[in-house]
Amino acid sequence: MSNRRSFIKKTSIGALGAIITPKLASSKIHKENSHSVKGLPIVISTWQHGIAANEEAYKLINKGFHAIDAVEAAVCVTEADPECTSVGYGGWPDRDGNVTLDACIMDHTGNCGSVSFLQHIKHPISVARKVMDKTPHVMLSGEGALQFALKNGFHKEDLLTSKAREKWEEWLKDSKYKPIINIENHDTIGLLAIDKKNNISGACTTSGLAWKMHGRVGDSPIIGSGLFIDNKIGGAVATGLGEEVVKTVGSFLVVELMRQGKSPQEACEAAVKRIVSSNSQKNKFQVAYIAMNKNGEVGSFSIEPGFTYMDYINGKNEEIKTGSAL
Ligand code: SD4
Repeated sequence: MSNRRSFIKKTSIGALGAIITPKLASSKIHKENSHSVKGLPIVISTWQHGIAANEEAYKLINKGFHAIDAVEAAVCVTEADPECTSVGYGGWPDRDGNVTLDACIMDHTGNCGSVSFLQHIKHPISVARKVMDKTPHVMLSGEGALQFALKNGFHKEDLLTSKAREKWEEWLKDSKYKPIINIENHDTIGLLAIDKKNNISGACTTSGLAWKMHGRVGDSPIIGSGLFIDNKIGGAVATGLGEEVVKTVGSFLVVELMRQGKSPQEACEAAVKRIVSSNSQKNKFQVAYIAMNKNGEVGSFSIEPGFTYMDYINGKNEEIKTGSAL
């Protein structure tokens, strides 16, 4: 599967559905004829690697699986893909050459689980799911998360592919920490799904910023920042510079804005503007949100142009280019 890097270079969209322009993407309502009941199921996810993940989620939901199982299985597809350089296996490492992973998952009852700074485990999302299902806690981190994973049947693996090692060695020559917008810091997969019972769940998993400091944790494993679900309202996930998402508790903010009556589109725009309005560095980084509500509406917005998300409709993925603040 192609990654963001190759996507940026692409001029054609190949087998995908049409890219929707920002204007058209301002707000989408799933029609009854495109989804089974009340527009269901619905699956959306961040970036182009969401194509395969959406297909997996949709397939499982159509077979009757719950959204929570579908979102976990879906992002496992991305985690296992060595070509995806910002999630799971094949992810670009920190500045010391370690692949360290962050992930979280949340279901329609408000249950959630999370792992941060986890090394050597290919599927952090499944460890996060186990934290949710088998412990009284929400988050496990670092060595403790690894021990928990190993005790629960996960195997230690070397996640640094030779390609990722080459990239890191190239970076080491200058060791300059200047992530390139839409390339080096933006390929988290966040995926939201509503199943046939009208229950929503979400998952978010990443290797985080390439060349980050050892031990750095982003927004992606933090419930409310990288992901938030409220089955009465809807859900949201974030991608981009995690520090800025954390400072505004971004995904929770999007859901709370929807609770106050905003559409998913309006809520994503307001959450992005919250970051941009008072940030002197705003043109130096990217943050994007995707969201859906329980009426079958979806929305998305980013700071910089160049963010797309995948919306699975009528048996195929549509790649939606979002509007942006700058
Ligand atoms: C992070 N939000 O760790 C993530 C970055 C991201 O692909 O989206 N990476 O800050």
